[in-house]
Amino acid sequence: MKEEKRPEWVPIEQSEAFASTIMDGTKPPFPENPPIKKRNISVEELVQGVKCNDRAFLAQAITLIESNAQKHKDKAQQLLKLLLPDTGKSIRIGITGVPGAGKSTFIEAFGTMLCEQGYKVAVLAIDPSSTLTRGSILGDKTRMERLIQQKNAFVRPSPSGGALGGVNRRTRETMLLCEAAGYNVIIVETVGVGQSEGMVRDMVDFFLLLTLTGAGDELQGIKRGILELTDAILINKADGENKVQALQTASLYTRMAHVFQPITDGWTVNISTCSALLGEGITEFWQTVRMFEAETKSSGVFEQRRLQQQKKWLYTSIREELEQRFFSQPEMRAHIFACERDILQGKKTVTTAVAELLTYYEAL
Ligand SMILES: Nc1nc2c(ncn2[C@@H]2O[C@H](COP(=O)(O)OP(=O)(O)OP(=O)(O)O)[C@@H](O)[C@H]2O)c(=O)[nH]1
Ligand SMILES: [Mg+2]
Repeated sequence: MKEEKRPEWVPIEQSEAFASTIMDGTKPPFPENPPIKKRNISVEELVQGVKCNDRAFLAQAITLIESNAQKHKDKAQQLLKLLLPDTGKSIRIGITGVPGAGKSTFIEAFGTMLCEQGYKVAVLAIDPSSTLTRGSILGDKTRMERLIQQKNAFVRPSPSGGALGGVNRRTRETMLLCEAAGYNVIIVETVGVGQSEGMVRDMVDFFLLLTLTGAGDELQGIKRGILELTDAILINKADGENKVQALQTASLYTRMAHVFQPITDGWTVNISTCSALLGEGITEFWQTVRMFEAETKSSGVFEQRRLQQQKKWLYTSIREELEQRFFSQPEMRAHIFACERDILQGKKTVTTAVAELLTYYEAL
């Protein structure tokens, strides 16, 4: 296996940023739990706090990014701009799987193992169902108990509410903040329902599908589209009586693998089994990720993908922003409703209505 050229991870206490904050002999300006909510913190303070990986400042910065208030948005963007040079130095891993596949259990085992090896792990969740059920966040608190206790781990539940576009922006920007804080493995988790897998695929370097053996129909519960987004498929719960069947499923997928087009140039989808509960197959999975990183970095595919993701994100953002502005203009509402009525009454064509509406909008 080729060694990748990832910069050496330096414990935060030994980092230049941290040293510079304590040089004047006073006590560090970022104690464990500063009462920062009580006052209005400046962007500069936030920058320093995030760079020192002070969790209270990082959490405050994320809250700023999640806010919809315009003054918070402006401040958040200033912050991100200043932190941008410190971002990008991580491996970003997306994990998807149907409810109950074992994602939380897997992340607990995987994340804890990485922390014990000295990596700094941030876990971000995109859970389209959480706003409805509110169950999974509570569940994760108990399922990720060991991970949460690691000093090198940062676990952030899904931002609540809002359209997928908003969740997309907030997750991407939170990921950047975590990188600036020195987290070098970022895990983005999503439940395998809805459109969130494609969104996560577009923000990560490596995408894992965690799945189970199916009863009878091995492909049950797996949307074909997801298979085509993945760099690895792990069949979880390969323990006890289920182990033999899990191995059979893995070999079935391996035989099928040539049918779907690999998403990453030069990389063959890795298919294997694991037991998140027993911690088996976790080290092997990390080796796969490291091999992927080494190979795609040396071929240039890694960097190329990140650039493509940035570009796609730009165009997606433009579209979303335009749409948001168009529909949120109070003056437009009456015109839109009038057009809708005319179209339903057969008095106007859709194309004419769109042209008229855009003319109104541009004149505002
Ligand atoms: N036997 C066995 N059980 C497992 C394994 N991994 C997870 N489980 C169990 O499966 C159940 C669901 O696991 P979770 O980790 O909560 O699954 P999840 O994918 O996070 O589920 P959602 O958050 O609902 O999407 C729990 O009862 C786990 O204890 C495994 O490797 N083997
Ligand atoms: Mg879960």
